[in-house]
Amino acid sequence: MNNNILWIIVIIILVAAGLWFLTSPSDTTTRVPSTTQTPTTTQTAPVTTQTTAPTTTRTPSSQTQTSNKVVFNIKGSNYSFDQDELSVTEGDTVTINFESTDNAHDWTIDEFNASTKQVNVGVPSSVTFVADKVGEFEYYCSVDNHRAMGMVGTLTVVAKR
Ligand SMILES: [Cu+2]
Repeated sequence: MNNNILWIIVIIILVAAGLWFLTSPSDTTTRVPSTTQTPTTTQTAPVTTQTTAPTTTRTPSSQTQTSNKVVFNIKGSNYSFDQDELSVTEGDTVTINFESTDNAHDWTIDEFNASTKQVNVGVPSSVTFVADKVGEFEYYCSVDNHRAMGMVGTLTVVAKR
């Protein structure tokens, strides 16, 4: 019996609602335009993580060539050098440690713009240059006429393989 009563109540309510709906002025104004504003899409701005190309620490290829260092100890006297033939490889850093065993002398090579000081006994002098030219070059003593007197030698620079 209770079920029937419930059903009756429900039907009454529905009918009442229906009547109310029909009788009520169909005022569409009541309808609030459901401008349900779609939530502003939180723009997840794609953070373009700029994959900046890693700065390749480029090792200058020129420096990979280990510049060889060559040292010569040379003595000068009237009128010659104790070594009149030197040989190095292109690109070598050449150091000449020069000393005199008697009078004033020096060690000079024009092509590499290199020269020691004029030295006397007991006061050596050095000069360093890069053998950046290939070939045979004469070095000499620039004091007075020592060069003409035969105080010369030959530096040979061999091309790097
Ligand atoms: Cu000399």
